[in-house]
Amino acid sequence: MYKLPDLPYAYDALEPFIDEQTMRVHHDKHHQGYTDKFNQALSEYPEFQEKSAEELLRDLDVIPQEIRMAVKNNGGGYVNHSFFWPLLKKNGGEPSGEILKLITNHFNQYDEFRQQFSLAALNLFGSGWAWLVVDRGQLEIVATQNQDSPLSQGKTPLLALDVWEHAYYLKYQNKRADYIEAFFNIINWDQVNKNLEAVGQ
Ligand code: MN3
Repeated sequence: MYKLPDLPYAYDALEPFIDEQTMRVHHDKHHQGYTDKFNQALSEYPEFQEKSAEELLRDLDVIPQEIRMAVKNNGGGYVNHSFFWPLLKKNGGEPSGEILKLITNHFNQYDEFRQQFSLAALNLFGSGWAWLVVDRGQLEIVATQNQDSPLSQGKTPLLALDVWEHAYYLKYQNKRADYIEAFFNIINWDQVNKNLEAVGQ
């Protein structure tokens, strides 16, 4: 059984950028829902339950066709949200350490990265995620639809932003751009550096 991870902070820790009620519904209802449906999909396939959820997403082709879409969607929802929560923190700030070096090398400056990431998040039509990933040793900003994971494209995520309406609608209504701007106040760059350290290990 895959287990819903606890939030690594209080529900109201990200106020005023992300409100307590959104965090409660997002974690306790949406993330729990993906977790339950993911377990349900695999309930009759014990051989796949032994693998990590990330491993399943990296190789969807080996998943039996009758549950492949459920694993892609709900396994994706399970993994993406588990990855997302630790990327947020109260009093986040600007990047430092290795990730700052890489961002500066690749985007010239942090502001340029911020603009490109924001555009990817803003321009994604419908529901999905914006990501900073490593693809064959290179940083890249990508967007995915629904709960699709970059892992399924052979890419390793470093940073993610959930741009489903359930992530921001209670506070921001239709103003996705304001939610994206708020996000940059609560990024846990230490966690991004940890994700970076894990690449290639
Ligand atoms: Mn979500």
